[in-house]
Amino acid sequence: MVNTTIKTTKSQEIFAAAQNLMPGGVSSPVRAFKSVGGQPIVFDHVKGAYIWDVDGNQYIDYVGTWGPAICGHAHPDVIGALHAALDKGTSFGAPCVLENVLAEMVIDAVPSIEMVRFVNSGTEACMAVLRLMRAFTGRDKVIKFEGCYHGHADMFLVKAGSGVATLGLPDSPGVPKSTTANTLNAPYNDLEAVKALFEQNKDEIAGVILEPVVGNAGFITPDAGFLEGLRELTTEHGALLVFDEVMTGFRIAYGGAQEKFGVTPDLTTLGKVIGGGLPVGAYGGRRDIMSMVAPAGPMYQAGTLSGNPLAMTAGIKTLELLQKPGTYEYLDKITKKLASGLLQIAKETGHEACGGQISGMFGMFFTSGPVHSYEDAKKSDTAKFGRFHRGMLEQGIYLAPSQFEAGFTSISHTDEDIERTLAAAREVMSSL
Ligand code: HOZ
Repeated sequence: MVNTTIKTTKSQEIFAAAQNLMPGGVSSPVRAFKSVGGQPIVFDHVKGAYIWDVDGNQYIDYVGTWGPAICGHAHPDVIGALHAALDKGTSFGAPCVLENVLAEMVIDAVPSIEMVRFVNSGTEACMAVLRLMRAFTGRDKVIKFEGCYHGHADMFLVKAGSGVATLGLPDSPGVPKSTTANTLNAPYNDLEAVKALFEQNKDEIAGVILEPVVGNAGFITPDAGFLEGLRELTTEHGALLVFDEVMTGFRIAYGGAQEKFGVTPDLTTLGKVIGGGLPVGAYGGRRDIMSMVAPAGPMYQAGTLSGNPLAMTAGIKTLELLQKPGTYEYLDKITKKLASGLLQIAKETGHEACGGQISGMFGMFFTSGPVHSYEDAKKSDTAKFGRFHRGMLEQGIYLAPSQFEAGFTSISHTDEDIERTLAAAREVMSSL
C-alpha cells in the first residue's frame, strides 16, 4: 500500500538525539536531508526494493544504499553466503582465496583491468589511483571535472559534486591550497577546455579522471565523442585516462561505462556494487601501471581490512547474480519506464524537467535543460525538488535527498513498484 500520510515520531526522536552525538546527526552529510528540508527518516530494516523505518512505514527505495543494492536489499543469496562466511571469521589481514575469486571476476568483466587492488571505499580507491597516476607518469597535475566527485580526499575537494554540491559548500576549509594547486578543473563535456589545459601545462599533466557518466551532480551523460576525445587527448599528451566507475561499475553494464561506450581507460576505480553492500573499493588497470603498486613496485598503499572475507563474499555473490542472462535488459526496461514516466508526468502537470537513464541509473532535473554539465545542473529548481522529495516521501517513495545525486533501481523493483511510484509522482507534481 502506498502511504498517504506518515507518522515519523520515532525517527524524529532518534535524529534529535543523534544531532548531539554526531555532526549533523549523521555519518555522511547527504543523508541529513539538509537540501530538501524536513528530517531524515531513520531506517529499521531493508529488503528487496523496500525500506522500513523505525515507525513502521514502508517505502519503495530508489537510493539502494547509494548504488550497491543492485540485486535488491538483503538478497537471500548474498545474506546466505555472508552467514557462511561469518562462521569462518570476519577479517584475516592475510591472503584469502576469495580475493582471487573476486579479482578474476573483476578482471574478466572490466575491459581496462588486468590487475586489481582491493581497498575499503571509493574514496580510498580514488586517493590511491591519483598517487598511482603521479607515480607512473612522474607528473603532478591532474585534470578533473566540475561536479564530478571522487571521494573526500583533499586533492579532489575542488568544485566537487555529491554532498559538496548538495550543501552548496565552497571548497572545503582544511584543504591546504598547496594540496589542490595541482588539481585542474574543466567543465564536464567540454573537450576544448581540456585541450586548453593540456596546452597550458605541457608535459605536466599526469592524467584525466572523470565519472564517465556523472552520478554525483545529478545524472549527466557524456556527449557523443567526449569520452573518445579524452582518450585521444590523454594518449597524445602521454597522460593517463582514469574512469571513476564507483557508481557506474557493474551498474550501467556488467563491464561498466567502458563496456557500454567502448572506450577503454588506463585505470579504473570501483566501489559500491562490487561490495554487495559491504564496505569495499578497488582500483585496477594496465598491468604495467599496476605493477608499480607495493609490494610489486614502489608506490605505497595499504589497508588492514582490505580484501576481507566478508566484503569479498558479498561482492562475489552479487556479481554472480548479475551474470544471470537478462539482468541489464530488465534494469534498463524498468528504469526507462520510471524515468520517461516521470518526465511525461512533469510535462502534463506543467513543470519544466529533463533527465534520463542508462540501465539501472537515472535522474531528473527541474529545469528545461539540456544538462551537459554541472553549470547546467545548477539551473535546476532545487526548492521545487525539495518539495517534490518531501511529497514523494509522504507517498512512501524514498528518493535521494538531493537534486545532485543519481537514483538507482534494482532487479527487485517490479513493474508494479514503478507504477506505484509514477502514480505517487502524478499526485505530488500536481500539487507542487
Ligand atoms: N554520492 C555519494 C557517494 N558517491 C553519496 C553517499 C554519501 O556521500 O554518503
